[in-house]
Amino acid sequence: MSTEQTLVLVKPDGVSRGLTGTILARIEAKGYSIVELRQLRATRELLEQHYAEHAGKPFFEPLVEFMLGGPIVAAVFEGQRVIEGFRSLAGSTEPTTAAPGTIRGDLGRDWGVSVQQNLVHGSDSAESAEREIGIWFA
Ligand code: DAT
Ligand code: MG
Repeated sequence: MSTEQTLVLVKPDGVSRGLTGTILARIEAKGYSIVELRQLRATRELLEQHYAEHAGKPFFEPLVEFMLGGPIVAAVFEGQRVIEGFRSLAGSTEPTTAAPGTIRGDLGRDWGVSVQQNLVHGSDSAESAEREIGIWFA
């Protein structure tokens, strides 16, 4: 298996809670390398591209609104099987039930809002990673 890259986002909840450094450090500590890193405010257009697979779902608009609500830290991480490895490190989508030891499981919880506040995004396949890196690091 060769080295691959994945897109990681620290979502607005992670940035506003001051967890950017903690989250990036956990990914680096697992042995993955940062190859791109920037903080930005997303545009609606960018988010509609990024979340195209979820267009039309009931949570799509609240998700986009949440992601527009504050700065996001976007990173490209590299390493052997980093796509699968970061998804494993992030934990499952819902922070309340994400396994302890994962980023979502250790640092996230239900804030009475929605599951969208789950701290991080990670690409789910090689195809997604290539597409998403192109969107965030055009
Ligand atoms: P993941 O981020 O674990 O890859 P996903 O791609 O299925 O999850 O969904 C993208 C984001 O959308 C997710 O991080 C949080 C939000 N989301 C997913 N399912 C949801 C739901 N049923 N209700 C509200 N938000 C949801
Ligand atoms: Mg996803």
